[in-house]
Amino acid sequence: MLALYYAPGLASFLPHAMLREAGADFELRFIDRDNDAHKGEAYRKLNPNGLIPVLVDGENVVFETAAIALHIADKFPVSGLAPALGSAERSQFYKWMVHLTNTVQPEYRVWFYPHQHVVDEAAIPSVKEAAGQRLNRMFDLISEQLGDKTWLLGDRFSAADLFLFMLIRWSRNMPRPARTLPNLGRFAERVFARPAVQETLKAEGITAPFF
Ligand SMILES: N[C@@H](CCC(=O)N[C@@H](CS)C(=O)NCC(=O)O)C(=O)O
Repeated sequence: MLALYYAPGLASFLPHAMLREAGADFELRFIDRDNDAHKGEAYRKLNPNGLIPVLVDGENVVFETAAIALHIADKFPVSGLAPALGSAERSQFYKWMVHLTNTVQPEYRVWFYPHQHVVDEAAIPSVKEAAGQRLNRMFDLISEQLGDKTWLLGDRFSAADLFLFMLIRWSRNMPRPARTLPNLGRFAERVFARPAVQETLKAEGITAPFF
């Protein structure tokens, strides 16, 4: 039995969309973030960091978005969410998954939770602005690398594209949304059009603007 602990639009979006892409049988468990359910004792037994998401796969409890995503890709190989083990494409897939989780995703924590990155609250606007600038630069570089390719791996769709879509989405209310880079905007439209992504957005109750 698979259960995904989620809150609408948060990092749980990636594993959620993957489970739908894979046609998996799973249960969605809502975390009432507004009431700090993710900081409570019950949730911390699953993820001591008190962060969303968590995947429960039978007795196996997994936290960290990218680890959950890789586990889902491995568990449902016919979904094709990750290229074949040992292939050059697989290494490119790892490169993107690690870059997105290790470089881009943490920068959003500075933007969305700036108070956790300062000692003096007066520094918050400056810390936030610097994070916004770094994110702009990261998206510029991703845009250059995507070029006119359909997906990050070229013609082949993978979980890394769902990851990038989620990160593009998170910038939608920032001063320079990532979608304003024309190829990233077109890329987001392509991911958005996928039936599994539509189902994910609907199941999470997410409404426009989507990205
Ligand atoms: N590295 C962690 C980060 C997860 C994370 O930052 N989750 C956010 C939502 S996108 C969260 O739980 N925020 C609530 C909080 O920090 O209190 C992962 O990828 O699972």
